[in-house]
Amino acid sequence: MALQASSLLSSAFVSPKEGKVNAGFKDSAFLGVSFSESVKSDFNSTLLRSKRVSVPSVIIRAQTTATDAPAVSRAAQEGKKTLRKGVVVVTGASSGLGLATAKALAETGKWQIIMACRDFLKAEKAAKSAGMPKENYTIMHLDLASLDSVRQFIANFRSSGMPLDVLVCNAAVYQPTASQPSYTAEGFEMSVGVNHLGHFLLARELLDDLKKSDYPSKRLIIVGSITGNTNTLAGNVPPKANLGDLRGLAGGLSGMNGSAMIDGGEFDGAKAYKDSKVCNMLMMQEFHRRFHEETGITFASLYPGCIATTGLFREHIPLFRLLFPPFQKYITKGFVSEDDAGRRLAQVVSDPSLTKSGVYWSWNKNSASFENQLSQEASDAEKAKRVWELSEKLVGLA
Ligand code: NDP
Ligand code: PMR
Repeated sequence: MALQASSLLSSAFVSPKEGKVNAGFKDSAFLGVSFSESVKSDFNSTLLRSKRVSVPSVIIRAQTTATDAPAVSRAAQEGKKTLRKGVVVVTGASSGLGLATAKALAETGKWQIIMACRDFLKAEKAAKSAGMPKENYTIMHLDLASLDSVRQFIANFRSSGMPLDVLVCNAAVYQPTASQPSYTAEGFEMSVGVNHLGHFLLARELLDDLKKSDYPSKRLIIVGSITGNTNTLAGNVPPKANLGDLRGLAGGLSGMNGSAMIDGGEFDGAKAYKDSKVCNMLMMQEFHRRFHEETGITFASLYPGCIATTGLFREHIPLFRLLFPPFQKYITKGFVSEDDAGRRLAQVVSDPSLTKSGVYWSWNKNSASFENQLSQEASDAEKAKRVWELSEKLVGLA
């Protein structure tokens, strides 16, 4: 039974590829910021008075559990205090994991969620149908397939006057059936361009905002995955992640003077996604090495479980989309619902017991979190440094 399902799934996987060109430019006309109505009047009136907007206070029990983060404020150490709401930016909050996380955080009433999305109307509809209280979220436009859009998002966010307490880099594209690469506005192969480079610029720039926050536990979370880790069964399903000697990344992933793939090889959409996840996990660790001690910010990554029902698989063939959820539910038993996965990521955002920095979190069968091991490549510090430096050049930071 397991074998039959595996071979069906494999054949579903190797079906003919279809070309896709520049798939990530939906609704770029919706530049700028949208506030849900009640928040809009609240923030607008505050903006008239001062540039730094105060975020509504809620009473929460301050974090008294042991923490590895040195920058815990005095307020947090003194027990029960009045704390303002935390402000968290979640990229790709219009569906799947990002939406479920936004929903889980919104329900607590302790967070103002900035839904950073490329499709404004989709995000608004999604937030409404998830039942998120209007006053707890704000939608801002962000298309990670354009570095201009990333910079514009940062400017918009800053001009809102809100502090930044947690940044969640969650958005991603997966193009397993593409026979040809598609490209971001700057000409980077789409999966690595969106999943890694767009987020890299965003996180590098917003680090300054995180540093300025007076919130007790500041965090930068970059969503990783099991399929980028070749020390797992899932990570050994071909094509395997492999950044090689980074020659394609060094060449700009444009496919013009070299390759659209990080390792310089032939284009493969599924591999490009897995490579981008390796970059996500490497960058989390590099941020940790460079900035944790100095800033107290917690840097973390995670594998939330296999959320086989999300839009991530929208470009996969129908047979795959049909078989993948039952395969994960009944055979690998790695399946997790969107709501459960959202609660997991929300834990990494706000749970006082998950403040350790430099960690790749996973959850066991009882849904208890644990520090997982990354593959050799995904924990290679020398490679992380080189990916960081090459990425800085590509996004115009060096
Ligand atoms: P979804 O496709 O449901 O969500 C992806 C989100 O990213 C969507 O909101 C999408 O926007 C957004 N997005 C895509 N391209 C861009 C862009 N150019 N600019 C801004 N936003 C963009 O997938 P998941 O929820 O499954 O994926 C979320 C994260 O979870 C990813 O990082 C993925 O790698 C990770 N993950 C997923 C697993 C799974 O089993 N599903 C397993 C392990 C990790 P739009 O709604 O407009 O399309
Ligand atoms: Mg996988 C314990 C086994 C396990 C787990 C947890 C996953 C997760 N997968 C497992 C096993 C297998 N997968 C096996 C044995 C096969 C061969 C039949 C298999 C196949 C497979 C395919 C074709 N799996 C996939 C695909 C995809 O297209 C997905 C992918 O790689 O996206 C990049 C995928 C996934 N498997 C997972 C998870 C979490 C995914 C989604 C990937 C991600 O977001 O990283």
